[in-house]
Amino acid sequence: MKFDILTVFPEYFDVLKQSLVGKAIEGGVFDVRVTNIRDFTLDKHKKTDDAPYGGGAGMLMTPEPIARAIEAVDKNHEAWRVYMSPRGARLNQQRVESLANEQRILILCGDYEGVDQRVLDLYFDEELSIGDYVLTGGELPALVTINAVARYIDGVLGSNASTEEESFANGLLEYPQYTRPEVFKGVSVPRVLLDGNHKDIEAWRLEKSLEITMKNRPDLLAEADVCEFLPKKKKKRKK
Ligand code: 21W
Repeated sequence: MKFDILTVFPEYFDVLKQSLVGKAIEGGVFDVRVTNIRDFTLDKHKKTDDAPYGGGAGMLMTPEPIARAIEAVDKNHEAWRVYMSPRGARLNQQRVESLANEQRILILCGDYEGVDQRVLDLYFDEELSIGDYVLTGGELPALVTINAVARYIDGVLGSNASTEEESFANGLLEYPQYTRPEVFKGVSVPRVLLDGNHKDIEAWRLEKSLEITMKNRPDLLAEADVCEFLPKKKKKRKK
């Protein structure tokens, strides 16, 4: 999997040298190339922004340096091209999964008040937002997107972490988890988890998941397939 990032703030991406994503990059399973749009300006002031036609506050990124940067890193449009934007479709796990199936992804990070619309119309495949709150630019959203996609790449997570996720494809929030010590500051680990009865543990976890989902994300319950939560029928034994 190969990412190209176009930005006027490349330092944001230094953080990729750390963490599990950084390990994957070292391991060669994952490659992120950061391109400074400013390197593709032609004037001596290296100007990347200008005032909007029609008036209004703030500045926009001008199209020429962005276009030259795109032509330099992805001339034949081999990458899936994403513009991070507060008006984009909201990133969710389903979109992350489909991005993980791409060979190459190019991400443009907008800054200031955004980019000239013609850049989007001429060069980009989709616009993505990471949620309904306002940031100063697309760099953190790009890092969020890379991090979420990286979890799907072999060698980023431990071997059982990804299979664990499948058991949580039931659309509910996660149940509470405990590790040693058995008693911490006078608070014990729930009895059921210590007794080793797997049926009871499964039922307890489902109950807690439902409780937490009801409290924090009732919208997810409305979407969830309730049949999934009913006690499972025993499989008929073969004679
Ligand atoms: C914030 C850019 C606000 C532009 C008329 C039209 C990328 C982001 C961003 C930013 C504006 C994402 C205007 C969640 C985010 C991002 C910077 C508004 C004014 N007036 N996901 N446009 N939140 N944000 N421009 O902020 O670039 S993905």
